[in-house]
Parts: sequence; structure tokens; C-alpha cells
Amino acid sequence: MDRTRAPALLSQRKRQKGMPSSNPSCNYEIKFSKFVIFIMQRKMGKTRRTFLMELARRKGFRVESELSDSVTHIVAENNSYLEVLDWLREQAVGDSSRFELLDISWFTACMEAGRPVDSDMKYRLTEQDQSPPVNILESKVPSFIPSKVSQYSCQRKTTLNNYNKKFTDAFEIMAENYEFKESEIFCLEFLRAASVLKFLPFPVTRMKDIQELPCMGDRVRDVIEEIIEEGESSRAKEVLDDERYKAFKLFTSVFGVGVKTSEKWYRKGLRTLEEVKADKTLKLSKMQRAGFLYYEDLVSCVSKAEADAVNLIVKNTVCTFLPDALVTITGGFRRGKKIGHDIDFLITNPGSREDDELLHKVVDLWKKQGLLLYCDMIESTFLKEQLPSRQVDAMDHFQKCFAILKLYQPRADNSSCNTSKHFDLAEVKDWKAIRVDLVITPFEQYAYALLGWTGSRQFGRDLRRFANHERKMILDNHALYDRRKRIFLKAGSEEEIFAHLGLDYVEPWERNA
Ligand code: DCT
Ligand code: MG
Repeated sequence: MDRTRAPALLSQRKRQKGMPSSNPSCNYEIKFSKFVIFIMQRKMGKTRRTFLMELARRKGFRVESELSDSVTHIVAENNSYLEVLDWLREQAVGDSSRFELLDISWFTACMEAGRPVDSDMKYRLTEQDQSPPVNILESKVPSFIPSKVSQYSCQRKTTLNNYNKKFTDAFEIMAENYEFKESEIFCLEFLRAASVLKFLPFPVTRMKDIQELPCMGDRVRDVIEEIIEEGESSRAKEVLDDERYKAFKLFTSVFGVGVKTSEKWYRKGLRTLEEVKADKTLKLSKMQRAGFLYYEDLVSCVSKAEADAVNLIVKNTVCTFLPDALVTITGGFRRGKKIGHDIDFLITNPGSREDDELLHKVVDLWKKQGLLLYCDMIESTFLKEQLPSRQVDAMDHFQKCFAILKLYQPRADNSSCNTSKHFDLAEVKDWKAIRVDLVITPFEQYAYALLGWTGSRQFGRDLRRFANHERKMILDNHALYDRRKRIFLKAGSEEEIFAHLGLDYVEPWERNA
């Protein structure tokens, strides 16, 4: 762990936040100048610390906001002696013996007495102290050994139970901002860190909790430290307030708009979707036009109930043409998510050659039924015997269709309709536009396609990275190739792929990395 950078980053952060660097010139008379108190914010929170500092100053105590050379007494709450020492080391304090390290009970006694009380043993923090903040959840999971956590998410079981959402949300904002700036390395750094914290079976409450974990670089640690101390990340907040980030976030929320298009629009000075729509010089693609047309529906997430309803439609339609076809929901819904931005389907025909026309027949029928709002058909580009792609984020070569389906919704309650004489039924929109991805795979590639399309994206990235770096194999959504033996490894199930890779099987709902 590189501690040398931590104090620099910390003070930089505090400068950015405009924290005073020394005791603000306050109006209170200092009565006890021999005692110079510093109150640790760690585990106390900013608000309580500010309150206590103000209280002590009012009572004539000298309280410093920063850990200056004049400080004589350090007061901590809910921190053990060792934790205070750790923290001091992080502040680059070499000799901690020059301070009295005291529990908050000493401070409270002083406030009650209205003068400094003896800092006798009962108030002093010592090595014999029982570490107070035992992490209850951590103690429930004795088998958890941070140094053994793999850097690859395919060697970790990550459910949707995320104890560290306040950290991972901030990381994902940081990652997205780097993605918008096309800084892939920084983006991945935060995505990997988010993935590690999603795996932890307890909430992180102190820097010690992450000490031996992988993927915790300086930038990541700095964000974690601030969230522990302040409850939120000023950097993530800055990103959320950033004009460029806000515009990119808005633009990329439109189906068919990626980072490149957003960049173009941003450079033209556009900032809102209204401005984009009003700009007649822009040439929108068919996909983007559909994105704007169904914008409201598409940004509201797809529920599990809607996914189940679309699943029925897809299965019924596919089976009209191929009764034995296997239709499987993949993506987030297969991993147990209750909402998604789209519904991903994998279609295969066990036992026989795939039917190149199937997808065309399916969308043609939907068109006739008035259910197809948009469709972008992509033909297969797969070449026999072609080696898997080494690119971690490469698109696969399956025939697929990115569609928008019209899903009729059961009318919730129409009793209110009867109360209005002027109610015009024709004006009620009784359907919702839903994004659906349909992918057709040859049966012998089905297991690989299922593994790839189930995701999560991070899980898939790490599987490929693991295969490449740890096994000298290349994995993609079509196949697994052993570079040393120069052979393709066949698999009829996901379990077999994990076995080829020498990995413990990870269930779909444990792939929420
Ligand atoms: N995937 C893939 N190749 C692509 C696109 C996606 O292998 N060209 C994989 C990665 C994750 C999975 O398919 C599903 O993709 P998304 O729908 O983007 O992700 P999701 O996990 O289903 O998330 P959401 O709930 O937002 O749909
Ligand atoms: Mg999806």
C-alpha cells in the first residue's frame, strides 16, 4: 500500500472543499491556552464535529480545525487506540507521543466542568483498549480473508446484495465520467473497484476494511476515505454538477446515441434534448429518431413483470416458426435483477442447423401485428474456424436484432374514466415501448453465447481477461480457444466452460459483479 500519496491527496481534497487550514479567528476568549484540542472527524461526522468544536470554543477552549503543530490533545470517538495511530500515520505524523490521545468522554467531562479535567487513565486511549468498532457483519463471516480476494470478478460470487452502495454509486459516476472522456484505464479502475466492493459481505466503515483488497488504487482510496469521513464524495458531486457530464448523461440516455455523437452535439454547443431536437442541421440516424420518439418509455426501466410478458410474446412468436426452439432471457434479468434497461433474448434450435430466416419471420409477423416500433437487423458475420476475439469489449458475430416492441399494458383501473363524460378512450396510450435484443446462435455455440450475454459486463470482461492471462486461452461469445494446444474447447453448458477454465462454477445470480 502506498501511504506516501495519501496525505497529499487528502490535503488537496480539503483545499478543494475550502476547509479552513487553521483555527478560524473566532470571537471567543481563550481561557485555557495550555490545552490545544483537535477533534478527529473520523466516525464522528462533520456536523457533530463542527458542533463540538463550537461548543468548546464558546467555553473558552482552544480548538484547532487542522492537525497543526500546536495541538496537544487529540479527541476521538468510536475509534480504538490503534485506529487513531493508523489515522495519524496516514496524516504523515511521525511521532504521536507528543499528543494526549483521549476518548470523547474526556471532552464531555471538560464541557460539563467548564474547564479542562485531568486526562487520567480512564479517559486515555491505550493499547489495552478493546477495539470498539467491531464490524458485526464481518465477524459473522470469519472465512472472509481480504488478501485472498481475487482481482478477477469471475473468481468472486457477487449477488445483488450490495452492502457498499454509497461507495459503488460514487465509483460508477466517476467511471461514467471517464467513459465520456474516453479514458478507458481510469474508467476501468473505478469499475473494478466498484465490483470488488459489491462482493464484500459487509459495509466498509474504515480504511482498514479495504487494506488488502485488490483494485484499490490511490484515486479509489481517496474517494472511499472521503465517504467514510464526510458521508459523500465531493469528487462524485463535482462530476454530477459538471456541464459536460450532465449533457453527455442526457444525450446517451437516448437510444442510439453514444459517446461519439454526444461529443459532436456538445461541441456544437447543444446541452439539452430540446436543443438537439430543434437543431435542423443535425442528421439523426433511424435508431436515434426512434430513441427520441419513444424516449419517455425507454428511459423508464423495464420491470420484471414486463420482461415476463415480453418473454411470452417472444416465445410464442418464435415457436410459431420453430416449435423446438429454445428461447432464454439473458442479461440482467437472468442474473435476478428486478429492473433493466432492455430485455435480452438468446434463441437457438437444438439439434438442427439454425434458420437464417427465423429472425426475419419473427419481426415480419410483429410488423403485421402492429407490435414492431423499431428494428435494426444485423446479419451474422461469423466465419467458420475464426479465432475468438481478443478484445475484451468486442461485439460478437451473431445474427441479431435490436428492436423496440409495443407492449400492451393491462388497464390498471378505469373506474375514474366513467366519472369523466369527456374522456376520450382513443387518447389513452395503453402500451409501452420496450427495448428488446434478440440474438440467434448456432446450438453448438449456445453455452458460450449464454455465458457472454448473461453478463454482467464486468463479469464477462474479467472472464476473458482471466482466460487470456491465467490460462493462455481466448474466450468470446462464440468459443474458447486454447492457444498452447491450438484447439477449440467444446462446451454444451456454462458449467463445462468454467471447468475448461479451471474455475469454480458461478451461478448467474452470483455474476452481478
Ligand atoms: N453483451 C455482449 N455483447 C454485446 C452486448 C452485451 O456480450 N454486444 C453482454 C454484456 C451484458 C449482457 O450482454 C447484457 O447487456 P446489457 O443489456 O447491456 O446489460 P444488462 O446486464 O442486461 O443490464 P440492463 O439491466 O441495464 O439491461
Ligand atoms: Mg439487458
